[in-house]
Amino acid sequence: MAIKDLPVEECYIPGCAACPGCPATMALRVVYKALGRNTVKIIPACCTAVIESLHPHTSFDIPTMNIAFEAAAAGASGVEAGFRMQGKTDITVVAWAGDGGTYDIGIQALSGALERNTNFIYICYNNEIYSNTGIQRSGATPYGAWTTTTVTGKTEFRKEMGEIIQAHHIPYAAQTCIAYPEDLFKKLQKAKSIHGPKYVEIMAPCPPGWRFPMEKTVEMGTMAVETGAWALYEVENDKVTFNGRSKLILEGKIERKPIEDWIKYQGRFRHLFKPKKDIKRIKAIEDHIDQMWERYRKCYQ
Ligand SMILES: Cc1ncc(C[n+]2csc(CCOP(=O)(O)OP(=O)(O)O)c2C)c(N)n1
Ligand code: SF4
Repeated sequence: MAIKDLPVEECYIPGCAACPGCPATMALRVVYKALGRNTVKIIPACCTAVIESLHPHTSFDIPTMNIAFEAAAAGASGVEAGFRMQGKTDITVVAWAGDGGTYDIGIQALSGALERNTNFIYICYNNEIYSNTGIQRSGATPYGAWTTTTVTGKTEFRKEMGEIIQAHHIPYAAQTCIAYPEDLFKKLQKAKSIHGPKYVEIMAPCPPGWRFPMEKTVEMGTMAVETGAWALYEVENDKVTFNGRSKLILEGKIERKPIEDWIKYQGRFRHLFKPKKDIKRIKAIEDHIDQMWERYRKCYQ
């Protein structure tokens, strides 16, 4: 499927309050096209709660419920149960949260909803920071990255959320990226067609948070995948399939690009290059990605 073949109908309408070049808005457009109008969205505190605009205005043309930061999956569970009791089984219930709301504060509610087999789709747009409150580090922030709470660079590596999700053995989980809208569209449509809990995580490079020019959002997403810092894959009933470039990397058909090709264009890593190159920390980032791909190779073939 090509981008021009995506449905023309927009549930993401003019009037949003996002920064120019926002990856969340790019993803939301495609998500709405894939899921259609018969969808209800539960959104906790995050940039999207601002992007949707101020009451009584809205830039979302589908029912949306805003909820507390930690409660996206719990709220979605309640909404799904309510519809089920009313016999309304054709409505897609979606929780949509940032990485802070997913990796950190919302992980308990998420784990509970997955364990209870809630029939919903949980989508995490991962911009690797708490961006709405001014760029604090999250459990998804990579090692070495500047944030306002890691001013000399984060000293811990990011959590492997994909592995945490897989430990729940749910019917469907996937990783995708805003730079690959067809991949995102297909994965969301597949998630919609499956009964039970589904988890989809979208890599979402954020211009103000990562410190790159707003017109480079898609390029930053492409480079994340080309360097192997992010992988495109899906897991259906514990069977893992890699997609696109990530499949070619795993099969040894193409090489991962050096991580420097990606991080040198992001201001959040500038201190690793100036005043002089921090070879040790750049190598630590590269090693971490190597280890991730080693695990992919061992577990997923
Ligand atoms: C219990 C609680 N703690 C803190 C906040 C403040 N807060 C609102 S949004 C947010 C950051 C959200 O980060 P993330 O989930 O990564 O989404 P993003 O802002 O990056 O879109 C924080 C800390 C809150 N609303 N509730
Ligand atoms: S801070 Fe980042 S995620 Fe938030 S609205 Fe701006 S570009 Fe989008």
